Amino acid sequence: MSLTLHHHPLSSFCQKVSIGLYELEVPFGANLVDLGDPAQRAALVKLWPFGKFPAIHDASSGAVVAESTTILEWLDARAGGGKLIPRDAERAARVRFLDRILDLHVHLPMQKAVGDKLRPEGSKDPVGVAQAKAQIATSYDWLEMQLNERDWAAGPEFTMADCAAAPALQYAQHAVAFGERPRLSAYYERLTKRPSFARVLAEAKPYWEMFPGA
Ligand SMILES: N[C@@H](CCC(=O)N[C@@H](CS)C(=O)NCC(=O)O)C(=O)O
Repeated sequence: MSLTLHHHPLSSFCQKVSIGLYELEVPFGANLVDLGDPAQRAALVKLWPFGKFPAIHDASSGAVVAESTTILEWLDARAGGGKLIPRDAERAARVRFLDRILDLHVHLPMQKAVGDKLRPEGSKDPVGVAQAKAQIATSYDWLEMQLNERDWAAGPEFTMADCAAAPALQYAQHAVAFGERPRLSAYYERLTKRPSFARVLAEAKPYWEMFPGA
């Protein structure tokens, strides 16, 4: 097995990649990184100087691939292409567009809300958290319109955009409830029934008590 995913099952960006790996049925080994352990953090930094996961190491070529979207693009191409990112250029652009919206306008503000819970008293950022939650609500409204007459985020097929959506929405709903957005709620329900995401949720469950809330 040449691929090793350096990750943590509770990490949302790692979940995004795990979903893609399961969708593509790519065999891989997993190295669970405890960032609270200085030696494990140092080993990750050695591999990827930014010290963030997910990162994939390919022992057959020595390549280290990081950044969840790039990893999914790389994995899809390696698996023959056309599954997580459609071959058709216009549809591929739509998938990449949704992936960007979900990462930048749902996932990152969600991280801001969750990250604030981990800050010590006296260094919290309530204004920043309120802005992040407003950004998530705007994204939900936009997604509610986009999800009209489509099963998945970017169209009729499950793609990289759905890999991005599932963990981002899973955590974001703890910061901002889906509320009266029936298409978004139904879409999230569909995601939880997708075997790749259901497996990722099950893998995260033993660690859930580490989630600080949002
Ligand atoms: N843009 C990166 C974000 C990765 C990221 O933020 N990973 C988080 C976990 S979800 C992390 O490594 N946090 C640990 C840290 O920043 O020290 C991607 O898409 O992979």
